[in-house]
Amino acid sequence: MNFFNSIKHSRNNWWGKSWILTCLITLLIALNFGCSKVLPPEPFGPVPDERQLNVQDIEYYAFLHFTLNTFTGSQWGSGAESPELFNPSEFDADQIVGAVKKGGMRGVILTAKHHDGFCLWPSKYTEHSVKNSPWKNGKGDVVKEIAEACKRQGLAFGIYMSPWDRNHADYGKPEYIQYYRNQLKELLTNYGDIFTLWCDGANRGSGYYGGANEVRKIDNSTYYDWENTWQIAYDLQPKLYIFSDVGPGTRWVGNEEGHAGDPCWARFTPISRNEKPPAPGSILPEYNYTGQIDGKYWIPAETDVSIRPSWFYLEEEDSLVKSGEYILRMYYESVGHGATLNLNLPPDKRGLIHENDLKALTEFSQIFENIFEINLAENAKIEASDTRGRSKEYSTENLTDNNKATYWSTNDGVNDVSFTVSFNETTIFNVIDLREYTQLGQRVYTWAFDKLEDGEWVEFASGEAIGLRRIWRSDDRITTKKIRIRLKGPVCPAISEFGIYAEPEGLVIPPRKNWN
Ligand code: FUL
Ligand code: CA
Repeated sequence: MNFFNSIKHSRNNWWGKSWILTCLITLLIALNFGCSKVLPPEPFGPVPDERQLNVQDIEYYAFLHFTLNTFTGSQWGSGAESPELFNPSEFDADQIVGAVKKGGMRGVILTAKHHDGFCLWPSKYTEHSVKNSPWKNGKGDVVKEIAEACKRQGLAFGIYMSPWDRNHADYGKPEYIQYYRNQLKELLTNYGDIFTLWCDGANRGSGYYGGANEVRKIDNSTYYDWENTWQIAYDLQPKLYIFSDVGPGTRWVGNEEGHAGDPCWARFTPISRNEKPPAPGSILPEYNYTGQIDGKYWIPAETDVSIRPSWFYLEEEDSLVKSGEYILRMYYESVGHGATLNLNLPPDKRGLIHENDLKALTEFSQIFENIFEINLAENAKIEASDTRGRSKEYSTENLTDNNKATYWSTNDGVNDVSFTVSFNETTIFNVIDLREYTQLGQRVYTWAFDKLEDGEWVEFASGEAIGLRRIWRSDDRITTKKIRIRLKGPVCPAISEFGIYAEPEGLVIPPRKNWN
C-alpha cells in the first residue's frame, strides 16, 4: 500500500483518523512556535524618555562661547559693557559650524545670552543686544546665522541662555522671570528645532543690574520656578531636553576638565530634588561625577569642557589648544564612560574658529576614524552562553549590525552571562566598545574581559556599569585568537552594540592634565 492509499484507507477507521489529527496538531504547534514572538525583557529601573534618547544619539556636540567677552577679554562680563564692542570682523557661521563638523560632533550649543546679559539675537525685550552693535549695522542675528548653518550642514542646534543676568535691572525681582520666559519663547519659536536648553547654575550675586552695581542673592531652588519655566520650553520644542546641574535631561558631570567618573551611572538622585523638580545650583560634585547604582532617575552626565583653558576666546591661549590626542583622551573618559561630551570651541574676535583649534579638531577626527573605522568583531564568530528564547531577534548578530535599535539578550533570570569572540586569526587590539539598549534601563552592573592564552582564560580588564556606552582602552595591546566578555547584573542584559578596535601604532595619549 502506497502512502496515499494508506491515508485513503485510514479514513475508514478511527486509528487512521486520529493519526491525521495528531499530524495536524503537531503542524499547528510547530507553526505557532515558528511565528510566536519572544517577548522582550521587562525594563529595569529608570529608563530614558524620548527627549533623552535624542541627546544620547547626538552624544558628542560643541559649545560655542561667544559674546561681548570675546572682545573685552573677560570670562564673566559684569553686564555694564557697551553693545558697541560687539563687532566681529569676518563672522562666518558656516566656518564655525564647519569646524564643529570637522571635529566629528553632531550638534552645537550657542551662548545666546551669557551671564553678562548681552543677547546674540535682536531680542525685542532689551536694548542690550546685537541690534545696538556696529556688526552688520545692528541688523545681524548670530543665533539665526548659526541655526541656519547647522541646518545646512546637518547638525542639531541648541541654546545656552544664562538664568543669571548681570545686566538686567530687574534681576533678582519677580519681573525678571517674565523677561527670561519672554526671551526663552523668542529663542524657541523663531529658530527652528532646538535640541537642548542649557541652564547654567552659576551665580555669584554681583552685577551691573541696570546701573545699580550691587550684589543680588537669589534662592536658586525657587527663584526661577523651573517647573513652569521648563514646561514652556517643552511645549514649544517637542524634542528638547534640559541640561542643568541636576537634570532633568542631563546632569553636570561635576568638573570642567573633560572626564566622567568610572563608573558613571546614568542613574542619579539629585540631592535637591526631594521628589520635586530639580533645581540647578546645588549639587554634590562626587555624586554628579559617578551617578548612583541605585539612583532613582535616568539622568546621564554631560561632560562640558573647553578646547582651551578658558570658555571665551583669549589670544594668549592660542598656544594652549588641547591636541587631537588629548581630545581623544577626553572622548574616551566622557563618552566612553557613558556620559555625553560637550566640547567648547570659542569663536575669536574675527568671528571664526581659530586655525589652531581647527588643526586640533582635524587631528582628532583623523585619529578617531583610524581607530573606529574597522570593527574587528564584525568578521569574528560570536557565541553567547544564552540567547533569549533562542530567537534571532535577540541573537548576537545584533551586537555588530551597527544598529542601536537591535540587541542581544538572554532569558529572564539568566543574569550571569558571557559571549565569546573567535577571530579567524591571531588579532591585536586595545579598545573594546559596548553599548546597552538603554530603553530597557541600565542592566549590567559588572563586566570583565578574558583572553585565551595557552588554552586558558586570562582576565585582562574588569569594571562596573555600561549604560549609554563603555569604551575600554589600554596602552597595552592584547594579542589573542579568542576573547570572552562576561557580564553580570540583577536582570538579563540587553547589549545593543559591541566593537573591538586597534589604535594606530605609535599613537600616544597624553596624561590627564589640570588645565585651570
Ligand atoms: C559656567 C559658566 O560660569 C561659565 O562661564 C561657562 O559658561 C560654563 C560652561 O558654565 O557655569
Ligand atoms: Ca545592534
